[in-house]
Amino acid sequence: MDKQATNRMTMAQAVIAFLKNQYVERDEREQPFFAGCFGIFGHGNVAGIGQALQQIPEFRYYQARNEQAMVHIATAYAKTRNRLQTFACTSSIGPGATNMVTGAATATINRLPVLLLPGDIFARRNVAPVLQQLESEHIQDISVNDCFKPVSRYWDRIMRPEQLLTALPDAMRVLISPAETGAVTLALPQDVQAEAYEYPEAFFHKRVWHIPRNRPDRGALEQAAAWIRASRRPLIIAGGGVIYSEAIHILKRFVDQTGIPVGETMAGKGSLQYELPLNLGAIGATGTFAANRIAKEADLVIGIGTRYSDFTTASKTAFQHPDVRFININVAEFDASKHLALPLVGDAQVTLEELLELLYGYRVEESHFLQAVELHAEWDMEVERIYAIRHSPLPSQGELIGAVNELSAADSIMVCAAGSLPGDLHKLWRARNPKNYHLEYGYSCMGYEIAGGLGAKMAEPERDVYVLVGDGSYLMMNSEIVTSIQENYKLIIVLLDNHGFKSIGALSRSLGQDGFGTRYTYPRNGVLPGDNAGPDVQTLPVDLAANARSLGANVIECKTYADFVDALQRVRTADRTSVIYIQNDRYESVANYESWWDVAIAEVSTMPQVQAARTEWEAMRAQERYFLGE
Ligand SMILES: Cc1ncc(C[n+]2csc(CCOP(=O)(O)OP(=O)(O)O)c2C)c(N)n1
Ligand SMILES: [Mg+2]
Repeated sequence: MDKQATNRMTMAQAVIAFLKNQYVERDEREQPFFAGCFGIFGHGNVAGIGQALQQIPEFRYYQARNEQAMVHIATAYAKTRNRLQTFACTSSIGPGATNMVTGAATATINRLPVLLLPGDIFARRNVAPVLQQLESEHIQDISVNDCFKPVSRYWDRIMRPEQLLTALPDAMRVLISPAETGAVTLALPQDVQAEAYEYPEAFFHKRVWHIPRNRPDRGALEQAAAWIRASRRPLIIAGGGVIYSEAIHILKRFVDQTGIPVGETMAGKGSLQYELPLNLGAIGATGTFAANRIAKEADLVIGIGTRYSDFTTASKTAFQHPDVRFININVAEFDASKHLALPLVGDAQVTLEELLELLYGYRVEESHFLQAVELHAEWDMEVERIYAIRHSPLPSQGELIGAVNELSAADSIMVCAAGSLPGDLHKLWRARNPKNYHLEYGYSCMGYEIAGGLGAKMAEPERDVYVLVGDGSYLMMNSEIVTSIQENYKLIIVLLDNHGFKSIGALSRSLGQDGFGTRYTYPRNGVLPGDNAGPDVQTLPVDLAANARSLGANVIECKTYADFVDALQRVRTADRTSVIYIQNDRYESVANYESWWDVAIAEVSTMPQVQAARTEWEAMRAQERYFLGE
């Protein structure tokens, strides 16, 4: 060993001292990679990471109320910061740790970086079983933290303090990698956290990680240009990668120059400003008729930064041109190769720049361009119509979305994740900036909304953050209202109460199942009533407005659309997190626009409606395609 200078520190102190000095740089802009550490202490981390955070206050510690929520906060923060910054999250062992598993999956599926530091059982074993230890009679190196393995992009258990010297740099490599990123889990046995070691001082020097803008293979790029020139009806699908790569300006230039229309995924909405005539809006199962019609006949699909979820491809029914082929621009080879595409493995911004140079003088056929522009205008009239519905006695969700859109500042951020809202928002939200539409729809995790709103607000404190949340999601996780008040980050939470699951209720009815199990009502004769149960169904005596008030929020209760508009105006000057509460109609839904989502229906059933739905499903199922390239 060389004689380098060392610092005698606990493993936990070394973790925090290291994290504090990690920076990233992209396009010559440098910033710390970690904004601090969220945590909930228990015996598995209080004396280790807890002590280290206390001793190193420059690495800011934040309390959360729920471990899943704190991972969502970190995830939303990273999403808002285009993956260039995130939080570490520390938990105790056992339930504190496993509460983070859902958060980890949410981050990994959405390709967003979070560093998870769950406490783990004693490495020295002699006191086992410790409180909350999952015992195994035949494997000694297993704990609940093994549950993180499938939902993490990198996983290690730090059994000796010096393991940090390789584990932490590896963790960083994955976290900052645009292609690899997701949840990184380092499980920290509680005894090892407190153990001292002579760490080399150099380990704690400031380290700046360069985020590359990788360029695709030149031959593939030339081939892509040739394919585009040969195409008659090309379509771009803009995914989250466009926004994370900050490729929005070059995308606009690409579209202006080539005339190729664009459909946007859930993560990609906002890539182009809503009003641009070649922006066809949402694509896929929750898409507009504009995007879906062009997609159906597209002979070339250029996917940029998209993972092609079933919502985007309408369960592989969206593209019906017999010879359709794909060019995929993606940092991840995995995504670039989907649909046997011509893969352009690279950063969206520089790849679009290079591709555009090769397309000098090219423009789509005028008829294709004109059709897209016309569809864009027609679609906007449909949005206008839905915004103007004044449904009574309870307002429709569409008109409430319209009011939020129109009464929020152009630079605000709207956050949502699950329920019927995402589909409606995907179609109806007029995105005015690339952060205006923040949907967690990779995992569509109920409970993300308020926690995610807090993460977005922490990332962009100067902007108004609107959280749109249904009563089901609100009930699942409203705890971070308290954190937002504690840390003085004001959220505007719009709570849409329809006494249950409007989304899964509608899905259930479409499957012939009458909304079974999707209403918040008392059971009758031991059965929860469905949608055909008649008028004497008793709703539950739940007061969500009072619940929000009890958590410290400023609450405005609304009954009508007019009340709602008034509340949206008043709330902007409120001094703390505010909840606008309103009930909306369970049955007044935004239509499906020429698209489909495959939800498998019972092949045999005693219920005739289910049999009928199955027959319809079989017809649509037949339209699903394999894309096998040229
Ligand atoms: C954690 C989690 N559990 C279950 C689901 C499945 N799910 C999707 S939407 C939904 C209902 C959401 O209810 P609510 O928030 O009231 O929204 P609404 O459907 O009424 O608009 C459920 C249960 C999910 N997405 N996430
Ligand atoms: Mg609901």
